[in-house]
Amino acid sequence: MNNRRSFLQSTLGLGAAWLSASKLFGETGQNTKIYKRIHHANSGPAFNMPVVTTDIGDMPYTMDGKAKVFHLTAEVVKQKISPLKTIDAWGFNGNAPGPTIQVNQGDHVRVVFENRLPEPTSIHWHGFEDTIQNDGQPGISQPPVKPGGRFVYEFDIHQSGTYFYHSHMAMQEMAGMLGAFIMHPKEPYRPHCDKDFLIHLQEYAVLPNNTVPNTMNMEFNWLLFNGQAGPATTPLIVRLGDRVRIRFVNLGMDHHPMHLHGHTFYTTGTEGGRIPDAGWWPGNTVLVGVAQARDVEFVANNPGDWMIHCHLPHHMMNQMSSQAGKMTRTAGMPAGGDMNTGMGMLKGTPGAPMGEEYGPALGRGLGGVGNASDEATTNGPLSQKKAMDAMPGMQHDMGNMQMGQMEQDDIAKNANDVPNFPQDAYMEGPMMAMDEAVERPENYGLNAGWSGFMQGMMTFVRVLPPEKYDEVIARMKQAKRPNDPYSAILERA
Ligand SMILES: [Cu+2]
Repeated sequence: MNNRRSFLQSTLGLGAAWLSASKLFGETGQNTKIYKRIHHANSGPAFNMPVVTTDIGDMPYTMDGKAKVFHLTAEVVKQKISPLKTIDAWGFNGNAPGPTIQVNQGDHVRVVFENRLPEPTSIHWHGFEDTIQNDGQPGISQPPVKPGGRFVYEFDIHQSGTYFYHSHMAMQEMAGMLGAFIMHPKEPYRPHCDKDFLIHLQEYAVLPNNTVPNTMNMEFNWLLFNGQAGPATTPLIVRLGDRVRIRFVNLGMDHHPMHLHGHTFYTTGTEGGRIPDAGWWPGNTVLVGVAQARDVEFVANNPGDWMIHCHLPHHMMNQMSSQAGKMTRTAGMPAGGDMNTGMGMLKGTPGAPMGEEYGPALGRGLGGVGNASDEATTNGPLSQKKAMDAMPGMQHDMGNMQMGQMEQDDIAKNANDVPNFPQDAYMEGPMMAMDEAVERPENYGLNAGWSGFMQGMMTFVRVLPPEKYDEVIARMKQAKRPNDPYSAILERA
């Protein structure tokens, strides 16, 4: 940065870009207002805030001379993606996705890769402008790394931005073999951000009562942020007034329109690095296509527990499977079941779920409340006792499941006669609340029963006024979690 620019920045507290943009937009009040909003003055010296990857954290490194050395191990991991579900994924260093690697522009980086999988693999460094020897295309740029084998990748980092690493075997990638690689710029971006988060957008197809993702299935029923399905996702904690960056990374099969409540953000980066200021575009939803990264920034100037979620309706659900059978429920008709019977689709007499004998089985329902006939249908409203009886697994595994606020009174008298009843009220409502099962300091002070209304690719950006922010941060510190993904923020708080 030249002296003149530094001088202007320290004098005006707004940055040189302000001047050029004023020229660009003209000096009208409206444009000035917009420009102020997107460039919210973080006027002091700029710095790179370490990226927080909630629920995953960072990969540690050691120094060997001038080289930053990372050890990346591919292995099978048991991963609890929700209090209801543990799966057998393939990931890195005990997690799927793998831990985030953070380096600085100008670093010399060595990654010692080890394959503890039962089949060959290799690691592709997505977006790197590096030599072909480091590209990780098995059988093309390098021999596949056999089980028990090793391969050393070595990079001089000259780029900056949000990059990835992943297996270049497609099915392995869908089993969880992906991670983020952050290159911090030598000269920090202006204005700098007070909080910088990364969210992997990920999906698995796992049959009910099964633990192994079907990597060839096209119908995904578990939609995850950083390896967790809502409400098990950890909220992003920010202080009122913070400038916040969120980096969305999509290494899956679907595109995800990511939507933030209560704020307008600007898209400031892609998988190709930083976008020049003049190219930033505003929105509250950004489409993150497959193999893309989208960095968005906003000033958290609106206090509240704001949802951030994929806006595809099926990506806001857990454990869905195809609807089978007619939709409107008939009193007394046996149908559905619990998750252990494949939501009623895997067993029954006759077995075929399309038969007239069966009512609807949406697959994601866990029962409801207030039925007249009291049949254990998947989506049909049940008495609370019947519903709980139909879910013995839930009762035993989920001692912390709560009954929500929804009462039988919430159902209209004629509900059973209404086509398409029931919809969300009984599937995402009272029976699903599990505040206690997903309790963590970041959830402190949320509205009781909140967890019954959050599934799939959902979490909160909690924009907390100073007092409340300090209280939540204090609780997070007190938890003393090993390898806390939030450690970079907690150390500075
Ligand atoms: Cu989505």
